[in-house]
Amino acid sequence: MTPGVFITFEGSEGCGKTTQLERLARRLAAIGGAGRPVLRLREPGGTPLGEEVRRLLKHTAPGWSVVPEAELLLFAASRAQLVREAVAPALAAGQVVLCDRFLDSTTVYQGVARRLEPVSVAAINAFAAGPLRPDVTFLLDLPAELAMARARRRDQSAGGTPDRMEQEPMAFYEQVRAGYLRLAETCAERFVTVDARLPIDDIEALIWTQLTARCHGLFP
Ligand code: T5A
Repeated sequence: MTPGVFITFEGSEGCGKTTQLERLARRLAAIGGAGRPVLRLREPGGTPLGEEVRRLLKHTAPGWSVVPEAELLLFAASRAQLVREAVAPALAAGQVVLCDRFLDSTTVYQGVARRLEPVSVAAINAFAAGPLRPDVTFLLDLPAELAMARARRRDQSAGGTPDRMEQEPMAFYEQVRAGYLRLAETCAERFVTVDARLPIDDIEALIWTQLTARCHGLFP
């Protein structure tokens, strides 16, 4: 483990990552981060360059095509910047870093659902992130139909429309879900899979229990 603690949230669109990341940030703030500053980040994004890449990836101009290979490299560019500009310095300073998605998203979305060659995806992930891996990853697991329904409801109530990544056929999101569940089995030492159908408060409590158990007394 690095001097800091690196916690990531993964899962399909609408599964509740942002909600739980915010809840955890609030809990940590309430105990003063147990003496550690808490940094909240997201992918793609989290730096000025990354936020610009995010805009390109999510709100591509009408008529533009984005081939899967270009998509992979854009996500990797955002991550390379985020790791060196924000995550690594914060961890070196002993902070708690909470990140909404990280390299597991690429493994699953581009490597599984977009069907890019997994060896190439792994090599590009390694180039972008270097040896940095999360200490704990919370996977919020939800059936694809339910997750997309939540994402659509949230978009509608915010007056927005689905972005480019939210317009795939349902089979795409089913592959995303299956890909995450397989990955969580392969990397069982850092993944905690949570049933995202549970009420928000229950998930929050479960995440806190798991985190305090895994981080060996770092958080009271
Ligand atoms: N991507 C990303 C890649 O393809 N490759 C990559 O390498 C990376 C990094 C990012 C997109 O980019 C793709 C994946 C994505 O398609 P994004 O805007 O960051 O897109 O969006 P997402 O990460 O997909 O997250 P969303 O904002 O869509 O959903 P969240 O954060 O999972 O869900 P949240 O918390 O906003 O909740 C959605 C709604 O559900 C409710 C909330 O109140 C909200 O209204 N909710 C619940 N309702 C009932 N029960 C619960 N337990 C609930 N929890 C939340």
